[in-house]
Amino acid sequence: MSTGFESHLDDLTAGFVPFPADRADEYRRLGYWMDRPLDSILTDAAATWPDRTAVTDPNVSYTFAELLKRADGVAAALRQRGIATGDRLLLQLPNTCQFAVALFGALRAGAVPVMCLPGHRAAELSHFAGVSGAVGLIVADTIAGFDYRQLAQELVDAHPGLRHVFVDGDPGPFESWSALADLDAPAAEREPVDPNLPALLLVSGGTTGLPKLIARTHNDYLYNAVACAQACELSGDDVYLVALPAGHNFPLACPGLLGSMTVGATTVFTTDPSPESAFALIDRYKITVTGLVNALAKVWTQACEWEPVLPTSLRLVQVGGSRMTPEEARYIRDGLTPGLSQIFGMAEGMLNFTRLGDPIDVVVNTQGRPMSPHDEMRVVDEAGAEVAPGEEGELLVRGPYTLNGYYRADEANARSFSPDGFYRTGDRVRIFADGPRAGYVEVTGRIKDVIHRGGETVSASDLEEHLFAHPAIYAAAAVALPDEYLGEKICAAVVFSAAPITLAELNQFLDERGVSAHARPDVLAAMPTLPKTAVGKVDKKKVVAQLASG
Ligand code: OOB
Repeated sequence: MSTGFESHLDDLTAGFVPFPADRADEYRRLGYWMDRPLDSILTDAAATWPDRTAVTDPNVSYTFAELLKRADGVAAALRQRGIATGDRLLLQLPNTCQFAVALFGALRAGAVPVMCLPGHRAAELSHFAGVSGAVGLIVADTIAGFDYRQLAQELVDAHPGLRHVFVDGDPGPFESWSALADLDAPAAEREPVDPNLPALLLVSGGTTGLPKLIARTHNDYLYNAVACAQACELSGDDVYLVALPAGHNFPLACPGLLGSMTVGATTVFTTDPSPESAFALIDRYKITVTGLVNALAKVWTQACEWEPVLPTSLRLVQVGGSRMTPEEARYIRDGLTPGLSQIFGMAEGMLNFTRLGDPIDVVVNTQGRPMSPHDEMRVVDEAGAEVAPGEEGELLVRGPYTLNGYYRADEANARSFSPDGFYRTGDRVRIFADGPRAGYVEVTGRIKDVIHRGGETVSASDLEEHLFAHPAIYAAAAVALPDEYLGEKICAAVVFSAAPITLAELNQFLDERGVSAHARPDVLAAMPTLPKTAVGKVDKKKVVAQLASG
């Protein structure tokens, strides 16, 4: 029967793996899932705190009521242009209030935003467009000299289904975003949302191959935002700074923009996370909470030694995204804020973090414990058998906000999930079995991040931990380089913080630390910085590419 609305839900659900009914019922019964659309975060906030500031950037601020009005204007305009319920829209905007307007505009129209990051380029965007079957793209004109309109043109040429391009700024041959965002239109009517269907698509953070798409449902993502805000003890008095790319799960909903909105807190956007700029913003808006990747947290901590304005209003700084040594954690906690929280999360769902009030030993030596009492974790050996409590192995997870399959990726799904629906994270962890750290997770590396040198298998992260211990080394990545005789040889790519050392000196140091001969670097490559992914993690593929290109 026709509902009178144009709907592409059949197309949306092709290749989507829903939660199994028994677990869905359980999450509903527990009250985690509220059967409400994700954009109820905004409608609720606008009803409860209409005049509070929802979002701010250097150009503009919107109250919750204004943000809702703008989102509804955008939603009406999108529907006028034929964008139907369930249609995917690629969203690739920098950290400004327009990001929030576009996200909620798309959701209010019943469309499904695909959360691209500004650092993604043609290879990634084309992959997202192809897999998602997106009908539109929302981008900025240029950022730091890169012209997104050219990228848009390439995409439109390659993907005939991509019919709408909206540009924030000078639109060139495309449609102007601001004409949409400034439209004063009443809320567009739309079909009631099925909260078990995808609300948005996140992109995976994996550093091998192209990112995969992760459909997060209304139910699971709303729970993610609400529960994370609760666990971080967020209140309407908090002010959250989006310092990482806003489309990444971490600043988007952990607790990020969406979690902040659930409690009526203000979100401040910045495109410049450098300490000079960020510290000034933190001071100006009295920012209390933010989330950072390790490299950025280290830069901020260093800057505390010389910046005139210090970020003293911060009460909670979440740091995660890649492995942090206890020394680094202690350095950040001592130098930046005692409110350090380590967070081990993934776009696929499951979040672990240390809580405010946890003992220092736990904050420094672990990556936290699960957000939800119903997160299920299993640690297994290579044969898939559960290891003894406290032992290392691969982490498998399942729970109320963890995916059940990548979007339109049958092959990857066959590998990435256990028969009973656990997601194989590829992360090597140990879950402490007793003592004050009991129940907390330590991430010890990636299962596949190993170097096959001769007949030996060397863990890259184990070697990196030793490299970090050298006082002259600021950042390090252990990578494999091809070798005629060994198959692979070990390269230590390092950024020196002091006078460079030689390979012989490094190996002497590693020898003294008890690193076996076959696990020591064959090559030492000094680099000015280590190349990063779109969210700011060390990108080992690019490290190898840079080394290969000389
Ligand atoms: C976050 O999400 P993604 O999807 O960009 O990356 C997930 C992967 C994890 O599987 C793990 O390999 C790594 O990043 N990771 C960590 C970590 N946090 C993430 N490895 C070691 N220690 C940590 N603390 O990176 C993400 C999503 C939400 C919140 C925070 C981070």
